[in-house]
Amino acid sequence: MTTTAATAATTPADGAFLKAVRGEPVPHTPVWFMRQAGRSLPEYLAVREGVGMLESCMRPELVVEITMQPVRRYGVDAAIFFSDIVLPLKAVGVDLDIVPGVGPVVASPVRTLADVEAIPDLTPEHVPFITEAVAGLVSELGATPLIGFAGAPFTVASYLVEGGPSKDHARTKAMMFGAPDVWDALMRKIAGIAAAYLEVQVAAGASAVQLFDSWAGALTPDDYRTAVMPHSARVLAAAGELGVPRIHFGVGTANLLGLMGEAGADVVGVDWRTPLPAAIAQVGDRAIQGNLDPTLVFAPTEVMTARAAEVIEAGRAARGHVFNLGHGVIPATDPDQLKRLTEFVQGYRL
Ligand code: 1CP
Repeated sequence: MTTTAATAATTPADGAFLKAVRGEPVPHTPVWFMRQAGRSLPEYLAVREGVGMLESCMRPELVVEITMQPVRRYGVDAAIFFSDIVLPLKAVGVDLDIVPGVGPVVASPVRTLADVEAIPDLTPEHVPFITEAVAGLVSELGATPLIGFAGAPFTVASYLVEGGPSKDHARTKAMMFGAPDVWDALMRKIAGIAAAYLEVQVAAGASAVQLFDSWAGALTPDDYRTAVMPHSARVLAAAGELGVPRIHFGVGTANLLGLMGEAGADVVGVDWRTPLPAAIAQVGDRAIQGNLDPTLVFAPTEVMTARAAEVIEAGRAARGHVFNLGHGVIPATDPDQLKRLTEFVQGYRL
């Protein structure tokens, strides 16, 4: 069904993004990009000049501006709240920083039960700037939905236990295998913080939430099921009780997509390594999100759009499909190429 009236949504609920998430007919395949705000945009680099990453996340006027930048430039079907998965930890008092060119760095990594117990639970009083930024955004966005987000317990635990970015997550998994009581306490702690953080965003007006379990692909299905999934499920259940749809995303999750859906997702995010038909077979009657290889924007436009068309066509077999890249926008991406990709997806006749 392609009509002008259907395209001109007047509220987020009428728009292509939430329709696809609910598995309803859409005027076009909705599209947004993970990390659509940020270093690929000159206007982002301009407003961030001299302002630290975490500081920028705590200044509502900057969060509103940075979140709006890709919406203005690309006309994407959803905005993603500008923040970071470690921001709620910073807000409750964990000594950490986001170091340029590195990522989150934690001053005293978490290793013992006492370390876990020293982390306070999150209450709305820790994050008044989030409430203010979301409320400001919702009024500025009008009919464009805002996606709130949190880091999933495993991925956030990795930063807390390793003390910074890690390739193999060895210390984190060593705790999971060897100190189950500490692990369980840590996962419960982070799940509680994530659920409370999402609740603040939804209460202030976010239309959907995404749980980022970026590094879950480091786990076997059995370890994921027993040591991680129950904690992510708790976060997703809490968000579900607020009445918003939940997207659940990770990288390298070819063998986990079914479980990530069962954890309580309405939409399962798929990285670019898993063909959509294989992903759809695993997630069953759920919507999917993804999954163009983020490097295809560096290819000639007609190569990129031909691959995008394949993704859109494959997505038609799912209950609903939200177009995205298979992971975040690479910083060197040409914004004009993302604009062409957005127009191609929105103009593609289903
Ligand atoms: O100074 C800067 O610009 C720092 C770069 C940066 C940015 C722009 C970081 C540091 N975080 C962010 C914003 C951010 N982080 C967003 C909002 C922007 C948008 O999507 O438009 C979101 C959703 C995140 C979430 C995030 N942070 C994830 C999950 C998503 C993913 O990419 O898998 C993860 C793993 C992080 C940790 C993190 N923060 C920053 C970096 C460089 C990293 C990754 C470090 C690593 O490789 O472990």
